[in-house]
Amino acid sequence: MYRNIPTVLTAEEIIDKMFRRSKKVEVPLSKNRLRFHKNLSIAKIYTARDVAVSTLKKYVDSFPYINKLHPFYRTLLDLLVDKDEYKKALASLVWAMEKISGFADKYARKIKGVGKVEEAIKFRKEFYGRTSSILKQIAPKLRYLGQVRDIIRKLPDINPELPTVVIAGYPNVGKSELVSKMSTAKPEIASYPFTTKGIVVGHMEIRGRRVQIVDTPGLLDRPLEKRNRIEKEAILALKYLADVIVFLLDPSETCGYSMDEQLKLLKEIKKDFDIPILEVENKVDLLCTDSQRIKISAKTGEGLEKLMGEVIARMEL
Ligand SMILES: Nc1nc2c(ncn2[C@@H]2O[C@H](COP(=O)(O)OP(=O)(O)O)[C@@H](O)[C@H]2O)c(=O)[nH]1
Ligand SMILES: [Mg+2]
Repeated sequence: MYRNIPTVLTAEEIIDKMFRRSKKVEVPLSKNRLRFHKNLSIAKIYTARDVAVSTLKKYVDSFPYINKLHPFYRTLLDLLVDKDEYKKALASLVWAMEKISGFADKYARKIKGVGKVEEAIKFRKEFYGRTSSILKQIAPKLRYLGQVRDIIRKLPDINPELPTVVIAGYPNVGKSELVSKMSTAKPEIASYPFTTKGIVVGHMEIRGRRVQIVDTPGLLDRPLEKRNRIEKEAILALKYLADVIVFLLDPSETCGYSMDEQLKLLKEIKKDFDIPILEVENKVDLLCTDSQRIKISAKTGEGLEKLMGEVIARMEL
């Protein structure tokens, strides 16, 4: 999503591009030297304007409106980008487009009225000067948008509209094993803000529906209370992605965490996430308890069919 925002040129680069293109402009020869130079200057001005305005318009059109984003992306972007600064930067591009268009019309009109070749050239240069100065004025905004582009491109590449299962649970309870067993293709890693590990995204077909399955190493694998506010918000954004959370428990405790600790994390996640949570005991091949929870072995594949059925039942598809 939004991976197609074009590279944001610097003000200098836009100015260069503008000059390069208007230099190449040609108009039909005319016996009247004055008319020829007037036509040439006007054509150059409009070419320069087109380069500047279309470049800026491309940015204005391709950067997303934060408020119109899916809540999952909106929440993450809100944490990473100052919304006001971002809006102001885009607004200044619109302002510059209008200014430059206005100058082009104004100087074209002036040139039409001149009686000397030198005056036509003088006005053309004046147009270039004023346009360059407008572009220089928005230089910091262009730089800022370049940074925002990099941030947006690092947002997780995932479809938040697809029905999604998010896996939670302490390290080594078998989350990765489960995701790779359930996925039809090899799961892919998508970057996620505030964690270097990223999230792992797999896809599966359940009764003809494409469902996403997401492993969240480093996010939903330890208590939230230990995180700072920003990290916590980034983790809570997962609630806009998940339709169901599968909380994986390892009663064999071979993961290195006691059931007490694991249940504490489960309780916390239940408190923070207002979506259906499926409690699932993994490693049933090692230890089968007499609890009422769904029991699986991610390793042997036991119970996975049943788990899929339970997942789908809670998805309100
Ligand atoms: N015996 C057994 N081992 C399992 C099962 N699921 C995962 N494991 C093992 O537990 C270890 C941790 O699994 P992993 O998927 O990496 O856990 P994660 O940290 O939660 O992603 C690995 O050595 C797995 O092979 C299971 O159902 N039975
Ligand atoms: Mg893992």
